[in-house]
Amino acid sequence: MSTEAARKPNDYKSDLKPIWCPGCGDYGVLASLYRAFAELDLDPKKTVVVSGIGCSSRLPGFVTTYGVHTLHGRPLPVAMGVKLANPDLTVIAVGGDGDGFAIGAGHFPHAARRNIDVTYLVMDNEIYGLTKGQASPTSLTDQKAPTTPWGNLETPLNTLAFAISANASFVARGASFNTKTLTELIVQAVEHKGFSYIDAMSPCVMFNNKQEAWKELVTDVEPDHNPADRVAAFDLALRGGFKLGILYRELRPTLNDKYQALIEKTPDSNIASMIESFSAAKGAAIGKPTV
Ligand SMILES: Cc1ncc(C[n+]2csc(CCOP(=O)(O)OP(=O)(O)O)c2C)c(N)n1
Ligand code: SF4
Ligand SMILES: [Mg+2]
Repeated sequence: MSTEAARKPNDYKSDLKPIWCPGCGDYGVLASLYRAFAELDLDPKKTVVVSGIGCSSRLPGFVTTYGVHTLHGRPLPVAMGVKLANPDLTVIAVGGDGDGFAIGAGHFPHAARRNIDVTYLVMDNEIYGLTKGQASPTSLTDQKAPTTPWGNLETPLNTLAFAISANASFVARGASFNTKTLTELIVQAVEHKGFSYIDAMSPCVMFNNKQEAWKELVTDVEPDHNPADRVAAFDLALRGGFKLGILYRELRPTLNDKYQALIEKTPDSNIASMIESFSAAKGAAIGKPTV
């Protein structure tokens, strides 16, 4: 039996203090993450938090785990690479709605359908916070912002429905101002074997302050909702409103499981001959016109 005392939320706090605006929702998300890590007793040396660029994407600097602050929109490809290269690590990708669903949107459905065992936690404030409040893919129609002074002309992306349709195997919504539920959702998402997506409502008090409105609107997912029912999950996602909890959960083999099975059943000699035949074919093709 281990004599080491279980880790506490404070054990995951780095020396770097967040510089988010006072009242920013991201503080509640970070607090929930510290508590979830402690509840899971994650070893910081075996945990990697990967982000893109944005106010929310500063998060890896504030935790004692390994962290990678990548490029705008690129947390998922880096997180996928880390997990594939070292399946023993717990990998959590974090970022904003702009990072994940504008420039980074192309990566999302592929991470989901591949069922790579990574948790993706999006701090959704329906705005680009870092660059001073432009409309994002989740901004509401008619929402006013510095780039949409007469109101946003676009229809917002429903990220929960997107996740379910892309075959994400765990889809949930939490809120920065309900840290108890968000902590529990992060615990369950990290424990889930497969790609888990959490949309964390996290108000930007500077450029799109919906904190009080959102607090009035949120309700819990009904206890009789069956998260294994994909159609019911779609219904919840599409119906609107702000349901907090797990919308969808399915257990199916992860990409790492499938790679491992492939490695185990493929003799080394087959791989060597495959590489040989590929380089021979490639060599033969050099110099030949393709059109
Ligand atoms: C390639 C590239 N394009 C644009 C930017 C500028 N940029 C930085 S953060 C950001 C959007 C941030 O919004 P979001 O991801 O929602 O994060 P938030 O600040 O709201 O947490 C943009 C457009 C950039 N850094 N790199
Ligand atoms: S600008 Fe908005 S998202 Fe960025 S730290 Fe301030 S409140 Fe948070
Ligand atoms: Mg944002």
